[in-house]
Amino acid sequence: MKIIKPILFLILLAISFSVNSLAANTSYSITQSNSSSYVIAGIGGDDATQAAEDTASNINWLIIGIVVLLIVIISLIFDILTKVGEIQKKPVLNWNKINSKLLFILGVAGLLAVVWEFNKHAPLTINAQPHASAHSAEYEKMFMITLVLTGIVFFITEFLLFWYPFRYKHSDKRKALFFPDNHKLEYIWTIIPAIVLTVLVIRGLISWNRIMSPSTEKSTNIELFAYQFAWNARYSGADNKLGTYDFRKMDVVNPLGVDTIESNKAAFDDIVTNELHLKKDQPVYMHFRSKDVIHSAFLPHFRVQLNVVPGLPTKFAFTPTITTNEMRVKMNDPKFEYILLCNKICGSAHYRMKMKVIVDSPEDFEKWIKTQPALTAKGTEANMAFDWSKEIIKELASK
Ligand SMILES: [Cu+2]
Repeated sequence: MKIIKPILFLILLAISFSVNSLAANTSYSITQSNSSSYVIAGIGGDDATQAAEDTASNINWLIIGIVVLLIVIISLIFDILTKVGEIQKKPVLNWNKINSKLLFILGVAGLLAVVWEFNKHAPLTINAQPHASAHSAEYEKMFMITLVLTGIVFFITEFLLFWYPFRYKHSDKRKALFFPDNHKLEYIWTIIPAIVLTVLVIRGLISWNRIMSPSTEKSTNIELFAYQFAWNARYSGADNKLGTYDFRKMDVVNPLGVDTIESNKAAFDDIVTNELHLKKDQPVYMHFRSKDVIHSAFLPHFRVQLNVVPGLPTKFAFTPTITTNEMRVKMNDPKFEYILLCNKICGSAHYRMKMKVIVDSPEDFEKWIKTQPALTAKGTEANMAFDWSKEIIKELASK
C-alpha cells in the first residue's frame, strides 16, 4: 500500500504529460493511411511526418499509461477488500477459490486457443497443400496417425492438469491424502505409452526405409545445385550418368564446376537448367550439392525436404505422380505451379531462393529437354538422338 501511492502519482504525472503533448498536436488533422504510418492531411514534407510520428508515439504511451493505471486500481480494490475483511474479522475475498477458478479458465481458454490456431493456420501448413508423389500418401497417413494420437493425449492430460487444482483446491473440511506411490498406476502410464511409441516408431522406420531405398538404376539422375541465392538443375543426359565435378573448375561459364575433360565422358551430355522439369511416374534420384552454405531443398508438394550441405552430397529419390496440367485441373487453378524452396535461412536474399518445378507428361518432357543444349556439342547430339519418353518406368504400377 505504501509503495503503490507514489507509483500511482508518477503514472498520473506521466499521463498528464502525454495528454498535454497530444493536445499540442491536435491542430493537425490526422488520417491513418495504412497500418504502419500516419499521414497528416494538408501538411507535406518531413515536419508532417515527424509530427505524425510524435502523435502516434504519444498515443501508445497513453494506452500503456491507462493499462498500468487500471492494474493499479484493481490491486487497490483488492487491498481495500482485504482490509475490510481484516476489520470484519471475516475475509471478503477467498483467494483460494478465485485462483482455482482463474487457473481453470486459463486452461480452458488455452485449449480453445489451440483449436482456434488449428483452424486458423492449418490451411497454411504443408499438409494442406495437395500432394503429388508416390510416397506422399504414406507420409500423410503417418503424420495424421501421430497427430491424432498425440492430440487425444494432449487434450486429456491438459484438461486434467487444470481440472485437478480446481476440483481439489484447499478446503478446511478435508485433509490431503498421503499418496506416495501406486504400482498399478505406474505400470499403466509406463507400459501404454511405451507400446504406442514402439508401434509408431517401428511403423515410421518401415516407411522411412521404403521411401529412402529406391532402386538407383531405374531412376533418372538429376543434380540440384544450391548457391546463394538460386538453384540449378543438372540432368545426366542420355547416359543417365552425372559427370564428376571439381570446385576448382567453377567459373562464370561453368558455375557448377563440371569436369569436361576427355576422360569424363559422362559429363558431355549433362544439361544445366534454371527450371526443374520432371517426368510423370518416372522415379528421380536427386543429388543435392551446395556451393557455399547449408541450404535445404524443400519440395512441399512431393513431401520432400533435405539439407544441402557444402562438401557433403545428400540424396533423395521420389516419383512425381501428377503433372502440372493435371494438378491445375484438379485444383481448379490455372496458375498452379509446383515449387522448390530453400528452407534454411541461408543469407540476406534467402527469401527469393526458389525454383519453378514442372511435372510433364513423357511427351512434353521429351519436347522440352530436346530444346536444352548439353555441356558439349557431342553431348547435345547424343541427347537429340535419345528417346526420352521411352524411359518411363512402370515399376510403381507393379507395386
Ligand atoms: Cu538457401
